[in-house]
Amino acid sequence: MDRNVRILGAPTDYGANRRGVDMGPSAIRYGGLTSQLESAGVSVTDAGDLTVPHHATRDADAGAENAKHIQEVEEVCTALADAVSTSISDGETPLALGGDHSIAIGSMVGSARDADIGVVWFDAHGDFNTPETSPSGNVHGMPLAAALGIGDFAGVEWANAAGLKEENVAIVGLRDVDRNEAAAIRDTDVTAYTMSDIDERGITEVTQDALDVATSGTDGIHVSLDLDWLDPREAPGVGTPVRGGATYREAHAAMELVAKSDALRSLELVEVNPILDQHNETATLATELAASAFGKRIL
Ligand code: Z70
Ligand code: MN
Ligand code: MN
Ligand code: MN
Repeated sequence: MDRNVRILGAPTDYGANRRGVDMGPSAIRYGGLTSQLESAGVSVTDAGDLTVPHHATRDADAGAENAKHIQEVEEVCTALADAVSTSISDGETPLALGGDHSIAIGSMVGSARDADIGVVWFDAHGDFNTPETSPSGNVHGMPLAAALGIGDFAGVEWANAAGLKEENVAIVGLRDVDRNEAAAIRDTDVTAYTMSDIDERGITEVTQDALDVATSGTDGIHVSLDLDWLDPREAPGVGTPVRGGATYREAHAAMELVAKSDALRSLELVEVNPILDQHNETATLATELAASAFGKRIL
């Protein structure tokens, strides 16, 4: 195996209502990210963190009421898109560290710049709101819709810059979806698997189906791992914990299938909130799951 991974920190919480996820990249690094990845047999470069404007320098009420801090989110996503795309051209697989889930717009735009990509989205939430449907105005609840060109984001131009096809997007692990958001997901050709699907069919079959959706006719896939996909017993350090999530073993099994697909073009770990974590266990778990996604083997 001769994969090179480039770590790209995106220490932002402009898309979220809970302060603390901006410390995610630091916590994930302290959780042993580099050594975990090396134990998966990949070489690692850490490109450090993107520059994120400090809250003290920005109006607390900036942005539209229904798309809070949209300008800051756009700044960070534009920088991340460039960093992700450059990493891929340099032959290194980007691993983006959030930060809240709004950064995924940047990851997807960057990953799709010179390719047709599919996406597998592991999350308790749909992240399919638009400024029109969002109950919170937090952009971290909207990145999938944004990247698919759905919704009006106050004129921000990245909408649909990813050129993603709905047919190549799969969401895995849903259990907390807003009413209008659910209708929006049903209205698209995105494939969505709930926790009930995992209960009925098992994690292996569901993840394999999701990977088939994302790899079908594409050049590679972006995998977006929101740590709140896992049950809060395994991952307490997230902004929006929701009971009934994936177990430790299900999460590793899913990431091992990602590795097996041999289609991983970019990966991201988001929504780790060190303030709410217990002894950095959520960040540490994130590093382990990344290692599994990059092919860490036991024997
Ligand atoms: C809710 C909203 C959310 C986390 C996404 C929650 C959004 N659907 N929370 N990811 N951690 O406000 O749109
Ligand atoms: Mn999310
Ligand atoms: Mn493209
Ligand atoms: Mn979530």
